[in-house]
Amino acid sequence: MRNFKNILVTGGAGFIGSNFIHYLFEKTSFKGNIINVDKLTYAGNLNNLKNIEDKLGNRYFFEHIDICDKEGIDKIFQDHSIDCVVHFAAESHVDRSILGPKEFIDTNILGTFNLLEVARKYWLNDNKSGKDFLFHHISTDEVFGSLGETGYFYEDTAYDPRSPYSASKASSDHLVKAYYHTYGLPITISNSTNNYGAYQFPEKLLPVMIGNIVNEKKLPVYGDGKNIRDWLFVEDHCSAILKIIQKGTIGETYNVGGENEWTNIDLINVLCEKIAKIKNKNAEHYKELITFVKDRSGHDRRYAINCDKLKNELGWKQSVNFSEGLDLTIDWYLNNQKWIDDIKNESYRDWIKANYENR
Ligand code: NAD
Ligand code: TDX
Repeated sequence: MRNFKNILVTGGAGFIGSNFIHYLFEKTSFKGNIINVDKLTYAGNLNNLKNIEDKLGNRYFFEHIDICDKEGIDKIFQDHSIDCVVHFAAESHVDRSILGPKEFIDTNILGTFNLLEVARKYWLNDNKSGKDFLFHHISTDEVFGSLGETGYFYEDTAYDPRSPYSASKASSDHLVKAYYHTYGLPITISNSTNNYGAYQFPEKLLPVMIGNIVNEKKLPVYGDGKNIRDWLFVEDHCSAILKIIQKGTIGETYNVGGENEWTNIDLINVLCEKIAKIKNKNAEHYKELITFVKDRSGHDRRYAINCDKLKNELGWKQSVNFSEGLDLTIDWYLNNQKWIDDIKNESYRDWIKANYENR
């Protein structure tokens, strides 16, 4: 088993990255240091890590750097003797990639290329100790395209990305694989399904719907609401990543999924029912807020992943069933109004107004 001392987490101020930092420090026996490199885009939020900064200031370091900044990243590797990279940093929202793809190309493709270049140079020249070194790349099931009513994505399913977001992620996956095959850089990749849980930016389906239900605002459902996503509790994604960086085979890809498919409309109905129970209201009252709106362009119909490789080879499994996970998530949003208010500032509201109808 590989044990790393100085883990560079890119995008650690975002949703999954911050959950990963919490997970490593609070739920595992990890004894090393974490260096969080984040550009703090609209999606980066240091409030996600406040208690970590306070409690673990001697093992947690934040560096406000763009992954496209070669000198900046190079200095991080030198200063902190990085032995593992867990690369989350990305533009992550499909809707935004449709409205403006350039930042997706810059960060997801060029930023990943820059990180790979710096990592390769460091691994070749500076990491002479002979100790383990690993570049783990976080990717998505969306690179595989869209499924019909049956079938699953496997690790060797041909890539067929259809949005600027998924095309940029597919491109970064290919670059990571190329650095392994061409230069021998020790890499692993994980492709995960839709995550849900605490600290998710309120532009993604679950936090949008939870917020709008509680505030009795319209619930904007794209198209006919029958698109299917496979939902994975974010902490289960984090435990999968840890297993892969410790025990995954170098050069390999692992699918990570919830094995938990839902149509959007069924999921929104469940949210209405759960929140109605908490608020002592009639669920039908909330369900009347459901509003079918214009579909997302190129909206992928169904994602579903087979994650047997991760389960069988590395002994991973999901720890939380969906109903429990949703309860935990709803509770978290209901109890963290200040976190939400801090995000929903004037520029957030202006952006939503300019880009979405019915919000
Ligand atoms: P997020 O948008 O919540 O966070 C992204 C983070 O990256 C933010 O903190 C942002 O400030 C930072 N960042 C963006 N551009 C940067 C740059 N140029 N330099 C440094 N930092 C930068 O995203 P997320 O939902 O946490 O997703 C994290 C990763 O997981 C992404 O690579 C995404 O593609 C992948 N992923 C997400 C999901 C999901 O359901 N959210 C599912 C599968 C895979
Ligand atoms: O208001 C909404 N109404 C709606 O019907 C929103 C925000 C979404 N949707 C639909 C679109 C999708 O079918 O819900 C589904 C989920 O949408 P998102 O939360 O935007 O996620 P998705 O597009 O599936 O992508 C997510 O999972 C894979 C992440 O954002 C990606 O980063 C990840 O790679």
